[in-house]
Amino acid sequence: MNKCSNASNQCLINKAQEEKIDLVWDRYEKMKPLCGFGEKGICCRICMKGPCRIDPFGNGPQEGICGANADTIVARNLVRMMASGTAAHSLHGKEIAKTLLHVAQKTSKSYQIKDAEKLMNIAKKMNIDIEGKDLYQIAEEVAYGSLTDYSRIEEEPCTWLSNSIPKKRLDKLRDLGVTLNNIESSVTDIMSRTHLGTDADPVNLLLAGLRCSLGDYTGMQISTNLSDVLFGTPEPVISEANLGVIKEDAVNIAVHGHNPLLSEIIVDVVDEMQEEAIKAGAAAGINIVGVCCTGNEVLLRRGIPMASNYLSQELTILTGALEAMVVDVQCIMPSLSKIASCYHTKLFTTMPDAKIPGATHLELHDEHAKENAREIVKQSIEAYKRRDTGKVLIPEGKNKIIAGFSTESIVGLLSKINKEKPLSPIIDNIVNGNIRGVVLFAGCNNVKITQDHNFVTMAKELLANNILILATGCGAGAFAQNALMNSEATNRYAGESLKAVLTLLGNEAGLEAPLPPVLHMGSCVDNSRGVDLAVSLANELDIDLHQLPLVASAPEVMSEKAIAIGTWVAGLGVPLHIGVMPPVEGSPLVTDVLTSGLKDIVDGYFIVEKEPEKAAAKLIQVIEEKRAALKITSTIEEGI
Ligand code: NFS
Ligand code: SF4
Repeated sequence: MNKCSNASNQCLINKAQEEKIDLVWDRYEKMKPLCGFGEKGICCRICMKGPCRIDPFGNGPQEGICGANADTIVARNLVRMMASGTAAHSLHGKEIAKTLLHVAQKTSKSYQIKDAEKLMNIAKKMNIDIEGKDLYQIAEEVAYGSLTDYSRIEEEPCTWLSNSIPKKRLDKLRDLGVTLNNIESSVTDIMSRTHLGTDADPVNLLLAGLRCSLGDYTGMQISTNLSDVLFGTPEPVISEANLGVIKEDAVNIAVHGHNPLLSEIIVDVVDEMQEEAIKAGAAAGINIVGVCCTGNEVLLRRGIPMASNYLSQELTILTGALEAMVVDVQCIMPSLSKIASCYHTKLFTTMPDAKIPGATHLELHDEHAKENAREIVKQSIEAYKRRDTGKVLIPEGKNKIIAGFSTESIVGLLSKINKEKPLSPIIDNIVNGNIRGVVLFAGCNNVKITQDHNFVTMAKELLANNILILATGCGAGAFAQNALMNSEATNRYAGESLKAVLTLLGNEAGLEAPLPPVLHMGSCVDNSRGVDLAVSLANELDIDLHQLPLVASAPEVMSEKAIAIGTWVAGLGVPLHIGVMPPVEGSPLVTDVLTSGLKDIVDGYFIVEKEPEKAAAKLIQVIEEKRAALKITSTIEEGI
């Protein structure tokens, strides 16, 4: 194998150049200059009289052929992005809920209930009477109750929205008319009202977008919670990250996408097939690695190492040592197919709604999920025999990570310090200023930004200022890859008082070292975990979410899903930083609503700042303002 000690992956980018393989960064360069109309959101393709474009400099047309102006066009385009994001996340939740229903009805061959305690807690939360019912009856009611959030006719708010946010917040959203009774009709509503000649009022459109995004949130609650029932609630787990987790002497299989229904099965069947791989010459057997949010799901629950987040997914194949990439849905670059064809790598698609030309399609339906998973592993072992060792280049260097911080595991950890009031160690340390506040980092990588740069730069600054960080999605991947999710990172980057708190907690957890300064809470749908933790803190203090010294940040935002998340985060009252301007600048009105108008009605709003250093400073300022408003301005670093 060729050696590459450069952990930055640059060696693989050079390798791609030598092999004349275009990567995401090359395609980006070839795409420049990007279309200015599209970037500003003022291109409309909603009907075939157009496409229409508004001149941002005021010299050309200021309205489309139908008369829609920049405000209408920008708002329509933006809320359609929210609808797409909501559809993606909530369909994921629906698949999980349907699977739970099949388990409850004992028609599932491949899945079972792994966390009965969580199921009971959910039933209680959903006001389901559990008296005299067995586990399967309860699971059935939980599944039906959750699926009702996708189909309700009555005008009451979705169960998973109303049972997971503070009452004050729910009342505020209801008064504004943005609570929803049905996730799917919130998406239909957007598609309908943005049809040519329907809603032309930008503010009315944006409010509908907010309602739809709260559907995204509702779907995430369902995804996360019911996944925990089926696959287990994450507990702290030690693993590794970076492309170095790909092993030279193993059959390497990457699982990529979002839905744990696929990856869990693959992980399950691997154990029984280890011998076969060893017989084929792979001394280390079969090695599963994760990419994107599927990677986060199996990392948290199974300790599977994380090879890559979104932007470097192609590089996993460039290592020349990947036998198979198994994908389900979302954030999968179609380019993988072409790149895989330059190697021995098999690309498997597994979902009926996500096929890629050139890939092998093997659907993972419940009835024969295990057989198909075995077939995938078998073909991967075959592929190993075709590996060209001359083309193998695995960057050395991988980072240790501690992941698996579900709300339950955090509360469990804290209850070792205070059994009666488990949240009090966190609350006390926030009040006394040892922890100044909390930032939840979420969202994607974007090719417009050097990969992970914004995440890492901001985190270092925030940690030095004694701000605790939670992370999900590709944000979590960024921190994992850059050695910010282990005890050493706490010693290196955390301010003194934060370090003291994390050291105490780490010792209680039996680590004999500090907890990491960035807590990995899971995939993007697991942003609901961050909300659950925040809601528990807010309820304990009897305040609303916007009063907490809490902000969110998606500094390398890219996808439509992330736009939906950002919108509901603001809707829940939490200010949200984004490091890439969404396509709204063509309408000063829409830009104003997002960055300031929203604050007046829901307390949360967007902070757009491209420079990570400046963004960190802005977030620190917001946290300090919130502390001042709560009258917890103490800067005394007292004992804990
Ligand atoms: Ni979230 Fe996860 Fe990553 Fe962005 Fe894509 S994988 S669901 S959308 S790119 S964070
Ligand atoms: Fe042009 Fe109006 Fe049609 Fe959009 S809906 S393409 S602005 S005519």
